[in-house]
Amino acid sequence: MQDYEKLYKSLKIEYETYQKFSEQHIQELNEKNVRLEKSIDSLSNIIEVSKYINTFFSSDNLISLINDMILGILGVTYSTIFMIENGELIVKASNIENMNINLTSKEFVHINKGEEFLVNSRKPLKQTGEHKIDIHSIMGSPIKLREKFIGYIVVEHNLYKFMNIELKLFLRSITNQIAIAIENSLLYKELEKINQRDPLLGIYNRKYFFEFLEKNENRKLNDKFAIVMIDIDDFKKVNDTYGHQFGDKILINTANIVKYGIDKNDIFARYGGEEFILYISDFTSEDNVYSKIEAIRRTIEGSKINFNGRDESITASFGISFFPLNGTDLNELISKADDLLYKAKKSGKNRVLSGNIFKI
Ligand code: GH3
Ligand code: MG
Ligand code: MG
Repeated sequence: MQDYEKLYKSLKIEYETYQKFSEQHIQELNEKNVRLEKSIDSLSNIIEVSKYINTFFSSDNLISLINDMILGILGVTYSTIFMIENGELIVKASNIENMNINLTSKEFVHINKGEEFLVNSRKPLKQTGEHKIDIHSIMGSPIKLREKFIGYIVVEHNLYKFMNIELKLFLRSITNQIAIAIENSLLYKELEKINQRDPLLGIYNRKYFFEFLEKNENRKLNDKFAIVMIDIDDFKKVNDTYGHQFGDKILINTANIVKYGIDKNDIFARYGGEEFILYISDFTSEDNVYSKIEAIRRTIEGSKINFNGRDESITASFGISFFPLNGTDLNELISKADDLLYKAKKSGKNRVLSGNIFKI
C-alpha cells in the first residue's frame, strides 16, 4: 500500500515536471512562431517593395516614388531621401512641407558619415514641418552601392519608441533595394541615351528623330514648325582627297556648328552618311528660320579645319520646308525639304533654299 502511495507521488512529480516542461516548450514554440510570422511579413514586404521599386526604375521621379512608398509601408510621419551629387548630399525627396529640412547636429554627423542611427527620446528631439510637430523617434540609414555611399534616408515619428530594431533592419533592406534600383535606373538612362544618339557625332539618330516627332504629332496641328535637310557638299571628294578620318573630323565639326546655331527646342539628327535633318519649333516667321539657317551655312563656309598644317574648309547645302505652308504631314515636308536641297545642289551648292520663297 505504502509503495503505491510513494509511486503515485513520484509519478505526480514526474507528471508535473513534464507538464511544466511542455508548457514552457509550447510557449517557446509560440514565441518562435510569432517571430517567424513577423519575418515572413517583413520578407513579403521587402518583396513587395522590390517589385514596386523595379516597376518604376525608369521613371524620372523614382526617388519621390520611393519616398512615398517608405511613408506608406513604415507608417512614419516624415521621410526624406538625400542623394550625393557632385560630392554633396542633396535632398531629392521629402514630405516635409516646403522641403524645410531641419537636422539636429547629431543627425548631421551620422548622415555625413553615412552611418546608421536610431534614436528615441521622451523629450522632443526637434520640431519638424510647418506645424512644428514634436519628433520623439528618428532613424537613418545610408544608401550604399557596392560599399559606396551614394545617399541617405531619414525617417521621423512623433511617437516615442516608434522606431525599433525591426524597423531599422527593414529600412536597411529597403536601402539595398533602392541602391539597386538607382543603379538600374542610371544604366537604363545611359542605354536610352546610347540608343538615341549617333556614336560618331553624339547628336540624335534618325530613329530618335522620327520617334520624337511621332510623339509630338498633336502639336503639329496647332503649331508651326520647319524641317531642314542638310547635306555636305562634295563630301566624297573630301574623303577621296584627305581620307576617311579627315572626313570624320569634318562631319564632327559641321555637326557642332549646327548644334550651336539652333535653339533648345530644335531637334537635330544625323539622317544618314553626311546628311542631317533638323526640326525647328516655335519660330516667329519663316524669314527668321531662313536667317538662322543662312547664318549656320555661313559659319560652316567660314570654318577652317586643319589638315597636315593646311587650313581646309567645306560647304553645305540646305532645303527648308514649313508646316503648314509646304505640307501637312511629316513625310510630305521631308520630301519638300529634300527637293529644295536637291535644287540647291543643282544650282551651285553652298546655298539655303527655303519653302516660303521657292515654291515647289
Ligand atoms: P554632293 O555635293 O552632291 O552632296 O556630293 P557628295 O560627294 O557629298 O555626295 P554623296 O552623297 O555622293 O557622298 C557622300 C559620301 O559620304 C559618301 C560616303 O562615303 C561618305 N560618308 C558617309 N558616311 C560617312 C562617315 O561616317 N564618315 C566619312 N568620313 N564619310 C562618310
Ligand atoms: Mg549625300
Ligand atoms: Mg553631300
